[in-house]
Amino acid sequence: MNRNTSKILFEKAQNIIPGGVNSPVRAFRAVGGNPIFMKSAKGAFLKDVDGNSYIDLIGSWGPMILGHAHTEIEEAILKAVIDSTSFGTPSAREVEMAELIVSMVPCVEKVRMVNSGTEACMAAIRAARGFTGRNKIIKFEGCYHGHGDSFLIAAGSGMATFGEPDSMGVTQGVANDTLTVSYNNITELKNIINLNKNQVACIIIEPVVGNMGCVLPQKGFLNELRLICDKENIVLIFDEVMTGFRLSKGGAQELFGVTPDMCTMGKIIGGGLPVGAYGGKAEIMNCVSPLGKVYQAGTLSGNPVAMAAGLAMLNHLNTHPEIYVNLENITNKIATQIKLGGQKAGLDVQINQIGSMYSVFFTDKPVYDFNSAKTSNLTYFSQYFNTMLDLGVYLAPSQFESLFISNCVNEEIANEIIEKSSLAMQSIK
Ligand code: KE4
Repeated sequence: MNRNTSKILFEKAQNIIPGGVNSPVRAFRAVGGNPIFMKSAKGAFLKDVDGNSYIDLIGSWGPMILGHAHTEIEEAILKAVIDSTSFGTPSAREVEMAELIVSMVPCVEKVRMVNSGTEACMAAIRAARGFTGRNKIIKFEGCYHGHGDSFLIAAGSGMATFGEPDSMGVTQGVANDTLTVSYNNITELKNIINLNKNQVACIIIEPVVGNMGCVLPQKGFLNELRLICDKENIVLIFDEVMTGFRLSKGGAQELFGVTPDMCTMGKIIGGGLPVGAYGGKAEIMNCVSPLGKVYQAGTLSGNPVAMAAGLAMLNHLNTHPEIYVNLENITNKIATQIKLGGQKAGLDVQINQIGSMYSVFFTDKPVYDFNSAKTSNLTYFSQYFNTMLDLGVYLAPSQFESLFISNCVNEEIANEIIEKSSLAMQSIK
């Protein structure tokens, strides 16, 4: 494939944008080579600046569940934009969006719109701290909740020790209030809560993880979390930025039947435009300014054009629940056949899949937390990624990301993904 224009653009970009990208994972550092600059997309396909076409298995990291350039979303945006792009005042669409979220998402009694998943997660833990009067938060190793300081924390060296900053610029002071435990490990969680009795404001978790690659909660794990939070008066926050409106119209909390006290949302909620949201029990959300004393604000929060796109997206999903059944079936077929292709190639392959999310791990061990995810052979993953790219299938350029199937992936496209995956597996050495 000729990718010269991408190469030229990347060389220019690196002189004026850190790493040449506006978000690190796009830089292809985990898989080698130069990132590909996209020019357009339609349905299940991306087209790069050199005219090459790719089946898209990222969907803009989650938002494009209906595929690219969906007519209803595009028409909603075009209609909204002629009435100006922003007012900085309340607007009717914000009320409509809040009503729709409250009707779709089990835990949400009140909701506040923001502009990204990061903002939503930062605000949610601040509200939990304000509501409980406690300082510490608990997160799980390998889960990602955006680039807020409190989340860029590695697990402390010992169970009782504080977290350690996982990024330059994050202070030990911030790290001292973030405790990190292993995903799917209730014992570790109970121990760290007992060592920090009555100090933990909230537990924040990806109810299905996308940021270790796709990792599922083990049977009963989320239910245990709920019971522990009830007993300890800890706010349970589901970070559904990725799983919200993805795994069902009510997200993971609806699919698993476990209702958190709060949840954060993003990606799909904006129909591809920059939107995040956080919401939950009214008694917690009533702490948020201007009603309460937890301050949070945003110039473009509830932006009318973004709300129009998000409303078109959510209304379509809300009125077409069959989409989730179709996505589960076709993604399960893809995942099952990809695993078979790996086995035929003589490789140890684990596939984690739920709904339209899945990940391929090159390991003989089941992947149920970050340590087991890290047993995947990253050299094999990189070879797999680059061969698939050359075959015209665009995967997330990192082992520790989930892939997403859109509603535009039909049987023919699914078979093409399976066939090309088998070829890519055969080429691994
Ligand atoms: P944003 O600030 O990127 O909108 O959302 C942060 C966030 C919060 N919570 C979860 C579960 C998330 O997955 C994310 C963002 N996801 C990454 C992909 N793993 C976005 C891609 C990127 O960083 O470029």
